[in-house]
Amino acid sequence: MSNPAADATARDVALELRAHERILIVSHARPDGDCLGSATALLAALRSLGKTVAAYNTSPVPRILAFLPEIDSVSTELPAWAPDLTVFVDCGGIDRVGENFVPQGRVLNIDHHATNDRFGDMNYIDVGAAAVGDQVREILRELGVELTPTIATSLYTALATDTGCFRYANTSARAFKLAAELADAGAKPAYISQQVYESRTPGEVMLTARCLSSLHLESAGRLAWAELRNSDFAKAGGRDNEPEGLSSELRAIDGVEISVLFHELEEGGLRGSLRGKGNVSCSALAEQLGGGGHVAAAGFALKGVEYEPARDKALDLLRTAVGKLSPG
Ligand SMILES: [Mn+2]
Repeated sequence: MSNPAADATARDVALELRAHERILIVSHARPDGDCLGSATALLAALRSLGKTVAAYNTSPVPRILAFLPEIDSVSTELPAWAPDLTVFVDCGGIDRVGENFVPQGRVLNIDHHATNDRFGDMNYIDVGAAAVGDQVREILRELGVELTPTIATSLYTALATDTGCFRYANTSARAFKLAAELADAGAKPAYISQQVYESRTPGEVMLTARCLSSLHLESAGRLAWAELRNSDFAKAGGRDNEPEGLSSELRAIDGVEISVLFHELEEGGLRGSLRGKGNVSCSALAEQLGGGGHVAAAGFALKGVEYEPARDKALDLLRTAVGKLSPG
């Protein structure tokens, strides 16, 4: 690292991008709207400057993000050429791209996670940015690249998805100002919302129904849990039908402090998705079960074991944690 002590600015990043010709943009596995919106916007901007540029993600593009402009340029294959600059977007750590990914050339790290470990040769970290899309907008300003409707659509998608459609704590005046600017530049908020949030398949709705009909409320309504067994996936057309954010639906119940959605695994055992409102640490609980994550969202897997005993072991841990809270 050339200067690990100081974080770079959008202007530094613009100079770095201008100094390179073959640029690879990478983003995290199981990609979301922010990482793919930011990647496609940056890709379009760099192409307009005449750069050779490609975007790589180890996971396929989620169906609900397939409408993004330039999304066909995001590949699960690395380009044939060797990049002289690898740009990470929305990655708190270098391992978020995928276990076996090794960057080539200089490493530029553009991110807004407080936990970012500054793995780049240059690190542009802005925890105040609601989305990396906001940081990309600042970079384009420094590059002198105009906001086209294509770029605005990608950046609006980044911003809208990372703020939960302008509902989460990161929804600030700054976020609304950016949204207005992007709408002025040609992003269509209603169209984008419809693509991302109102284009569910029948299979997704059926799986949601199965999940919610297995809902249990315990501990005076402060613990919610539900499960998707192998038979549920079979009846709803497969595992790919699990909609984005299903585990968060359980937390959204009034009075619930912590929720868990169990997914039975084909190979035996389960994967658990924990969601909380901040009074119980999901990551601390997940760690006790061999997993990890954040305070509000974490996960764990208990593989190759019998499903029900594994589920009950996890539930016992959650019941104890919720029981320690002061009476709600
Ligand atoms: Mn993000």
